[in-house]
Formats: sequence, C-alpha cells, structure tokens
Amino acid sequence: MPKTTAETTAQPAEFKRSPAHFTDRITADARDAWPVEADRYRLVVSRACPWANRAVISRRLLGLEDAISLAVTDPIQDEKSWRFTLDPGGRDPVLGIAYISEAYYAREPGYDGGISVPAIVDAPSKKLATNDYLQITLDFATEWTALHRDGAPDLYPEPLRAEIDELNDAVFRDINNGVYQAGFAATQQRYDDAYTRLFARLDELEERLSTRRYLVGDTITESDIRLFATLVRFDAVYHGHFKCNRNKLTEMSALWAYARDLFQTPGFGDTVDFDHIKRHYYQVHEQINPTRIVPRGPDLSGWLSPHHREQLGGRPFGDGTPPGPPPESERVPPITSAN
Ligand SMILES: N[C@@H](CCC(=O)N[C@@H](CS)C(=O)NCC(=O)O)C(=O)O
Repeated sequence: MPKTTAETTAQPAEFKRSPAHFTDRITADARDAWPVEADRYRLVVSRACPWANRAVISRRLLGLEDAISLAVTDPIQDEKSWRFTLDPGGRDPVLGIAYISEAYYAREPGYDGGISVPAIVDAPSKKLATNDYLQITLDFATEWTALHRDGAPDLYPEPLRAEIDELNDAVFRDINNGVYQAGFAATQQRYDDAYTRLFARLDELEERLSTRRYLVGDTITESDIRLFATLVRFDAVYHGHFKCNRNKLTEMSALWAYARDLFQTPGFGDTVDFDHIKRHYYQVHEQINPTRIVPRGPDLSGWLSPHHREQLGGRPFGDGTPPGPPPESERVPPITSAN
C-alpha cells in the first residue's frame, strides 16, 4: 500500500505533519507570479481529505465554481499517491495527467517530498501552483473577491480576523490535527495526551456553541469551515479508526446540532462524500486497520434531522445569500436510509 503523509511522517512517538512545501500564493496582485484569473487553475482534491474539503466548501460558498474547476481523485492512493482513476482513461480531463504527482514534478523536477491534496495546478503549464492548504481558503476569501458570486459571504471579515486566527490555531492543534495525533500515536502517552486535548477542546466548543449559532460573530466564517471538516468525519472515522471514542459527535448536543445545521446549509453537506471518506481512511491506513475492512456504520440519516439552531439567531450568510446547487458534474451521493 502507498505511504501516506501520516505514515511517512510518523515519528516513533509523535505524529508530525510535514509543512506545506509549495507556499506560493495566488493573489490579485500576482506577487508570487500567480495572478487570480478565471478558468486558469484547477483545484485538485480528494473528497476524503478534511483539508481539501475546506477548499471545496469555500469554493462553493463563494461561488468560485466557474472561476476554478475541480478535479476529484480516487479516495485510495497507490504507491504513486493520488490518482485520477475516477476519470475516463484514468486521466484528469483538463490536465491530461494520471497522478497529481506529475504536476509536482512539472513544478520542481526531482521533487521528493510529500504529495498532498488540496493542490492548485496551473492548467496551461500543468505545474503545481500551491499546496498550502492553510492559505488556500484564506486566499479564496480575500484575494479572489473579483470572481466571487453575487451574494457571496465574507468568510474572513477584517474586524474578526484576530479572533478567527486565535480560535483556528487552537482548533487546528487540538481538533483538526489532534484526531490524527491520537490515531497515529505510537505510544500510550502520546495517544492519551492527544485524546485529552481533543475532548477538552470539544467540551469548550460545546459550551461556546450552546448559546451562539456560529463560532465567531453571527455569520459563517473560516472557523466554521475548519471545524466542520473534522466534525463531519468524526463518527464515521475518527471515533473508531482514530480511537477518539470518549463519545460520539451525536452525543454532544450543541456540537451535533451545529454540525447538522452546517451540513444542511448549501455548500457544506453537498461537498461531503461519506463513501470516499470511509474507504480512504480504513483502506489506506493499513498499519492501524490491517484487515482494511470498511465498517458499515454509522447510520448517517441523522445528518438530515432538524437542528433547531435558527432559534439562536445568526445570519448564516450575513448580508449575502446561500449558493445555488452544485454543478451536476460535482454532485455527491445523497444520504439515504441505506447508509
Ligand atoms: N499538505 C499538508 C496537508 C494536507 C494533507 O495532509 N493532505 C493529505 C490528505 S488528508 C494528503 O494528501 N496526504 C498525502 C497522502 O496521504 O499521500 C501536509 O502535507 O501535511
């Protein structure tokens, strides 16, 4: 099986996330020589990946679908990493490549670092522009504004940035990355530490979200996107596979209602493919699931149940409006009572 970032970076006693290697930014002023431009770049994601999911949600909320096209990889990597086996002939129809690594090598011949999604590829040159997952969504929100849809929300409002950044750091450390640290811990101590930090932070957010609809301010922001990407995977993957099992998300009433509220908001649940998520984690991380058996559960129908969070007020899109439905070619399988 392929080596994942998690495997290749797992230290004897601690899970280390490798820093993004290609940190160029795509900006309005082209300061890194990558100008914001419609119909030029391709956003390559796995629907399994929480970091990529953030970029897909931001793109949906901001209405950037027409500006930057989407390529979805097979959820199962092989020894050459993420591949386009879902596409006819096993090649991305726009880039003409079979593996995302080809765009990394086009950018830097001889590159031997990690290959990861999300990745933004410059379609004309077929070169990777950036794989800086922490910056991609912030730049969608603040640099791609000329290409936003009418009614796009402000996902990174200037007056709230300090609060958003501070919260995001804590959520990254203890939750987004915390679940990986628990799952890939190689010692009891490291696991215990990650588990303790994870649930302490979830308890804190449970409290915070019991009186407010969204994490910061009264509208959806970058912080909600980041937390959602982990929460939506929690019961399906992290609870069992990563041993984050003090309780399920469905047992934390405010967080569960908050996650459902977002899931049912256009731009969130319509980006989530539970089949890709489950197959990726359970089949690729062979060292923690040697049989590679993918569990049947959990029952997903609760994601569509009423959340009653409107009672807390809040204006999901601020002065803006929700996005329309996703393009036909980007639809994910709906939740049914069978899954
Ligand atoms: N680029 C970052 C974050 C993005 C990331 O970790 N993406 C995962 C998928 S969730 C990935 O592509 N890992 C490489 C692999 O699994 O082969 C990193 O290298 O740590």
